[in-house]
Amino acid sequence: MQSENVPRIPAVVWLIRAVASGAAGLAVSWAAANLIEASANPVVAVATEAIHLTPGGLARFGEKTFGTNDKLVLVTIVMIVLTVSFGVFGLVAARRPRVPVVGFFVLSAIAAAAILDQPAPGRALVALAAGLATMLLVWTWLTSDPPDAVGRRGLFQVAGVAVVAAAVAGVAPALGRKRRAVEASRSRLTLPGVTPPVVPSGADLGLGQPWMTPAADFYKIDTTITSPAVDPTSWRIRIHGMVDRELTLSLDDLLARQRTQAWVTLCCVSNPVGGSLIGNAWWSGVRIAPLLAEAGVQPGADAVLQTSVDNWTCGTPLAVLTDDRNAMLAVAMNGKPLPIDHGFPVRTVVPGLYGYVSATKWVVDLEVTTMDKAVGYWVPLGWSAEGPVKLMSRIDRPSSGTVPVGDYTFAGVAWEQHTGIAMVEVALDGGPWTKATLARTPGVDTWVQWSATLPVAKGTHTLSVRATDRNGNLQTAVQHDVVPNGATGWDSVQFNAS
Ligand SMILES: Nc1nc2c(c(=O)[nH]1)N[C@H]1C(S)=C(S)[C@@H](COP(=O)(O)O)O[C@H]1N2
Ligand SMILES: [Mo]
Repeated sequence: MQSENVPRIPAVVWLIRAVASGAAGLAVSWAAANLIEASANPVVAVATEAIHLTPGGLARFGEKTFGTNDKLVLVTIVMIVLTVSFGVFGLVAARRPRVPVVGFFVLSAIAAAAILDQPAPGRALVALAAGLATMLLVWTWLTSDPPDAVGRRGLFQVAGVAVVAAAVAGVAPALGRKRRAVEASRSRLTLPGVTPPVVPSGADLGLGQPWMTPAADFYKIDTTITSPAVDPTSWRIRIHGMVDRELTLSLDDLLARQRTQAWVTLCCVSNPVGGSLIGNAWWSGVRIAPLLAEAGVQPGADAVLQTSVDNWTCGTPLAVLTDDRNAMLAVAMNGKPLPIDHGFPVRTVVPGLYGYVSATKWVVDLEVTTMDKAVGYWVPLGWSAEGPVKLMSRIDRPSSGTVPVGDYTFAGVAWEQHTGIAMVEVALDGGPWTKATLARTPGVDTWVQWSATLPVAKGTHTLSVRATDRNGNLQTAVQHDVVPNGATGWDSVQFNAS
């Protein structure tokens, strides 16, 4: 209640008070999260939940629009929404001074709900509580009687400090202590039997994109905001379900098994025609088939439900894990321990399947089961239960723009992992299909580079590409979106010759 003789407090002061209180709370919860562990961050939990609630939309929106920065963008959006909410609370508080307190509680309740949906909510709840307590304290202080106890200057100072603190906490390494510790053990790790990659001779034509994708350039797709940092010494994988003998293996147990190494091209079901959510690496690990045999798969089982340390799941047909292909628990990528972002210390790699049904990063659990029960993360969200890679080809040269008039060498890649490519053809301006030259490949599990030299006259042109696989199937021209099981259609590029 304001008495008559006290001058009315301008709305802008209420607004600053609320934003300052909110920002101070955010800064404290962010700093607390950074102290404990990056994944304990309530804002990150809310952003993660946003991805989980609308994956078909947001996750794909992010993949296409922001690339690997999408999570950062999402966190920024959450921060902006929060700041605007604080401001609104402040403006309403000019008439109803209790509103911000209620608002702080409501926002915290939403954050708590998001946190409780994450794998290990305990520490994030502590960070959240610290943030809420700070908001309430600062608010109480700024609005204490007499109302002008904190003068305008003081108010601006508090606001300034809170905003700077929030910015510092936000820009400070978002990865936290644990990630640094895991990064240190990763760099110390020696993996017996892992050899450096040697690109097979004749596989790389030196045009377009490199045949081997360096780990740093490898596309990254997952539902996490910050990659889980898994301590390799405490990592275990459990193989259970419809088996005779349950197995639990440590990294040392796994490394005691026979090593397998292979070139495998991994790609995402969300890769549009002409897209770059695909990469080719030299993977080292342990084949899954003998591990399953050791556990003794029971009759009737036809699937494995894989789970990661962050509770992401995917269902993989048993057949592709037990046939003669190199389906493996990979420990190394291009001769080095897996990067944290690509699944350190252990991930699954299965030639021939899209990542969303096979390539579990930070994998910790393989449950032998049946296909109807092995319902992975993306399946209820509208993606197919099975995801064999579709026959596809891509033009990488020219990427766009202008080429010189005369003979020009077009280049690109084609893939249908575990089936292999028999032929690639290109057509200029809707003309006849011309056979491209195929580079060599070490097998059927990688992409193959192609090139074709054609005379190009002055003017604007369109080049199209299509592939035929080793079963004699021609790549379909039907343009189809990535949902529910991968894009189809021919890639084409427009360019100018001058
Ligand atoms: N734990 C976990 N593993 C995951 C995912 C995920 O979201 N979480 N995404 C999958 C998808 S959709 C793809 S395409 C590949 C991508 O692997 P990469 O990021 O190493 O390229 O990882 C797969 N494994
Ligand atoms: Mo994917």
